[in-house]
Amino acid sequence: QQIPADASFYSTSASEAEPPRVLITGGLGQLGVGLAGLLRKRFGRDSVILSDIRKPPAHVFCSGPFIYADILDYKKLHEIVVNHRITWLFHYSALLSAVGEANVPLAKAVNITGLHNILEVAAKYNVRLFVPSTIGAFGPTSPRNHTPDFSIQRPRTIYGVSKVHAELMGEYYYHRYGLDFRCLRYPGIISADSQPGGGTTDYAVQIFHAAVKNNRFECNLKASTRLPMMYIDDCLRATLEVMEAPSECLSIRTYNISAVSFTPEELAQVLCKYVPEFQITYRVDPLRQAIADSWPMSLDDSTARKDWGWKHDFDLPGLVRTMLSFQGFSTR
Ligand code: AKB
Repeated sequence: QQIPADASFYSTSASEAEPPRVLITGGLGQLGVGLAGLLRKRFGRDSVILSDIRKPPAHVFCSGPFIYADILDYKKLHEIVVNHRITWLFHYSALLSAVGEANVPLAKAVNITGLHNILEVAAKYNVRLFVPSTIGAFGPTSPRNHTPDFSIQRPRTIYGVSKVHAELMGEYYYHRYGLDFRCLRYPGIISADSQPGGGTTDYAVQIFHAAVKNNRFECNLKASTRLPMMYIDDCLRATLEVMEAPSECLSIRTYNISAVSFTPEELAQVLCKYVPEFQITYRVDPLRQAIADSWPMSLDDSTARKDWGWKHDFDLPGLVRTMLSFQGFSTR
């Protein structure tokens, strides 16, 4: 049985007629600026507030509202949601897999305490909440091929543990308090004009910059390490689509989404078609390799495809061409 959220306190709950008023936390990471751009095109420039605990570059300031917001400051979070009449929240603040292992106390604070603050505020003010999860929410005892939405989840990183916690807490708040919680398990995301920060899949972004700049790349994962990946445009579109999907279409609240799966060797082979002089060498980082070896090689995302029509646009050659052309490299 669902216990309704305290919507009476906050009269401007999300209405179908009005565009949402959006807050993005952790907005200066790999995905926030791109997501803000997509949402601003759809809902208007001033409907989307980007936030972080860093000073943004000038172009981010100029492209729409930006505020300083620390998710560990619980009272301030209330203030922001109330003062800006927020109705949708995208919670992107998190330490990723490799940096999380380097600073476990900080990862616990940001990924777990921060999430608790966000859940409380979202439930109290009837805010629709998106929290990204990850392939890192699976672990060495999960099936590694076509990993289903529901399977064993015993990750061995603090990042993975915190994301399983986020999935479960979000779903608990959904059932217990009626919080409109929506969650996607992202694969490694490949983006041209933003850098990932401290993940295991980062090599798949860095390789493009290195290929164009120096024709060579030293990879910190083994040649045969297969991981699920996705181009950023697909990831952001999926995020908007699951947030816009009517509630009754969502048979679950945490979905796998997938696009492509490849190894560093396979990616290098496709890159060589366009940059024939490109050379890849390997110097394995044992921490990242152990993490990658515990993650799925591919995900089963059939529930997302069935429930809300998820479909990726970018295959591996399309992704490589797009990444290269972003860096001024002709792929004709
Ligand atoms: C990481 O490598 O930590 C992230 C992820 C797959 O969640 N990119």
